[in-house]
Amino acid sequence: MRRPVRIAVTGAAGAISYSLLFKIAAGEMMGRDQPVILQLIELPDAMESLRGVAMELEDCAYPLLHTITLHDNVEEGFSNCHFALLVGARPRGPGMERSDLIEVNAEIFARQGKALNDFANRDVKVLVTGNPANTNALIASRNAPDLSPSQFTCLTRLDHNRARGMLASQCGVTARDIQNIIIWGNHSPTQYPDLHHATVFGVPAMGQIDTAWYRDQFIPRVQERGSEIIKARGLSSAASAAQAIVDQMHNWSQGTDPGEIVSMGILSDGSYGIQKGVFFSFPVRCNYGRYQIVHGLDISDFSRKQLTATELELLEEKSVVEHLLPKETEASHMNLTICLKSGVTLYADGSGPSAESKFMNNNRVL
Ligand code: NAX
Repeated sequence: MRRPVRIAVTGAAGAISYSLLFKIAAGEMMGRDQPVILQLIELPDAMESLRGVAMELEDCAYPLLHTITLHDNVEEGFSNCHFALLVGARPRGPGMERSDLIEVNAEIFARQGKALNDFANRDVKVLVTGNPANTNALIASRNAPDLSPSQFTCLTRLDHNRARGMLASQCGVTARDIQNIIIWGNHSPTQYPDLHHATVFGVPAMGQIDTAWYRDQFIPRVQERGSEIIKARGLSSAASAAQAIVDQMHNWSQGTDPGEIVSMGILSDGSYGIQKGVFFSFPVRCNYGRYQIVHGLDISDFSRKQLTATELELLEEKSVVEHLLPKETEASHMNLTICLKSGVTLYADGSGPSAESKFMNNNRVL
């Protein structure tokens, strides 16, 4: 048996966690041979409910579930964690403007960023789900000066999976026959679900669907899928969000299949002309516990317009919380300078691959 990994989860008594924790304990996220320690975090008022969830986890007798600990504060709950899933957030109350929501959550995620900085494992991988996810991830990351910004991500995999499922349905195939969907931008209705690089059975998807359907039905439906589910179910997406969290963390830590593209909300390094310093969903591939943006994809005029709309919304969200972003982390977030040189053998006599090799250099590493 391997050593267990520590996974901290906030909002652990909430609806998403009620699916998520059981999937993690069953080995769906970290692998069927990886024991886990669950460090569950809730607000003080929800601790009794959390105790109930812990009892149910215990009652499942999962062979991979090593230990469960319960915490009513993040400083204790994040202690030494290797993975931090920030699911809990303040929901939008009656009469609350979007900017109010951004601001109350900013305080929560600033504290969580500081706690991760001070108490988590130095190699921690963080996934922010609580909304507004992209801006919350930015706040947490900016408040963690000793961690790399590339250790923070936000969840756009649910949007990615939604798009994949809907396209499969339209084409009369299963989701596994669809590859390389891309979600660009914010986890909000401005996100851009891009099918221009997607394939169905390895053949370009755009040749198999009607452009009018794609633009007038598919895009708005993916963008508004959250509301459509609330309308039908009376409750927001929970099980599908849990599955998306598992998928995103699984790919990040265990890698993507060769050639496969997935979408992840990560700090923009200026790729595809997106302004640096905001968390933006990009096409990525993962390997060796790291993610890399997929470069060189063609962006049509139509796509560029969509990218700009979602970029502007993120810049606007950032401006609402600007006063809560510490100056000391501005430079590291505006210039990801870490350079990956791995996967090659460098000989002491200087022979070997030339430094110009396009595969050797890139600036996205953990
Ligand atoms: P619930 O309201 O069921 O659960 C949230 C839980 O978080 C509650 O138990 C609450 O006590 C706890 N909580 C609140 N503040 C906390 C804090 N500071 N520390 C620890 N715990 C805290 O919501 P749920 O349906 O589970 O959704 C959680 C979040 O995910 C929401 O913000 C929601 O908007 C967001 N979502 C994000 C998605 C994404 O794709 N990025 C999709 C699903 C979901 O809508």
